[in-house]
Amino acid sequence: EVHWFPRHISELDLIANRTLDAGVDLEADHPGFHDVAYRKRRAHLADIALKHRMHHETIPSTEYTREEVETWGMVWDTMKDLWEKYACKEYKTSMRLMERHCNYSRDAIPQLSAVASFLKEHSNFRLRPVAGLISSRDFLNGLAFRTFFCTQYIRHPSKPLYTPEPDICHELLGHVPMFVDRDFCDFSQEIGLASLGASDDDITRLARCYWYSVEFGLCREDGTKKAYGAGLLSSFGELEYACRDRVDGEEEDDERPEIRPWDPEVAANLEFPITTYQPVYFIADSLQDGKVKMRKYCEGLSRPFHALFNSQTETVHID
Ligand code: H2B
Ligand code: FE
Repeated sequence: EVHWFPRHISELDLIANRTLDAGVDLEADHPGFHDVAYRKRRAHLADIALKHRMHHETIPSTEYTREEVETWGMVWDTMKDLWEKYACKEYKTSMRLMERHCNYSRDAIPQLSAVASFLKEHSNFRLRPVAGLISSRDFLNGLAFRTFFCTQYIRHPSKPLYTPEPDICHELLGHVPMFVDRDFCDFSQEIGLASLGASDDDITRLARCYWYSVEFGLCREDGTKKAYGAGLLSSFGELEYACRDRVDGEEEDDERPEIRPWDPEVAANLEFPITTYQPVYFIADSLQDGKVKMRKYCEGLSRPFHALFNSQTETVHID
């Protein structure tokens, strides 16, 4: 029996609000757990996501406080030089576009509505606010509709360089610039289409592929390692850890991650830790090549139908 899946983009409203237990209520070890004002702010932003409908024209804009903007600025300042050094060229090109068209800067948190309309125009990709973590199946199903579920709150100011969950810095600085690239959008959508009606085991496999690419992927560029994964592009420690080359005279040590060629078949069967740096990263020859390999892998999954997205009608068709 095939698992239910959304057929029309409006049905993403049904899955976007199925946040996991830890998705909206903060856990006791969250840096903001005891901060009443922070929790109130989170509840307000969660409410925007819960009330959103795919067919509302825009995401309501939200006034960020000075403290929130400062947190954003700290992340920006810490990452800026590292992006120059270790981000892939697609990311850097997109960042310039975001600065020009979406008011990206260290001094303000861009509005989701402005970013969403830029992406829609530029690469036909969509953003939909979400209150917190949702299941892998629901999250990946959104990608089939070229839709990315995007959190709007920011991490707690007591730990500006750490977040136990996705936040607006991770989404806007890690993911969004990559969604300006059409190959990358197609790549992401490929995983999404394969997730529609997939078995639980295939969802696990696809979620791992997503993790090792969209979150932690590396790609080759003129013989060097560059990052395209959002988990790397929004984490100063791990970006350096994953991309840095061994310098002359440096001791062999066990602290260095293993780098394997991008192979979805291998990635799909490899578990990953979520609270530590990754022990293994996968490197693609290019984003284009990463996408082709992903498509091949998805075609090889055994499923009773093939899903296609019609972006005019925003409907998924199966044959
Ligand atoms: N939910 C939300 N809100 N954001 C994410 O980035 C996210 C998610 N990632 N659920 C998913 C799970 C990812 O880790 C994979 C597909 O399991
Ligand atoms: Fe992410």
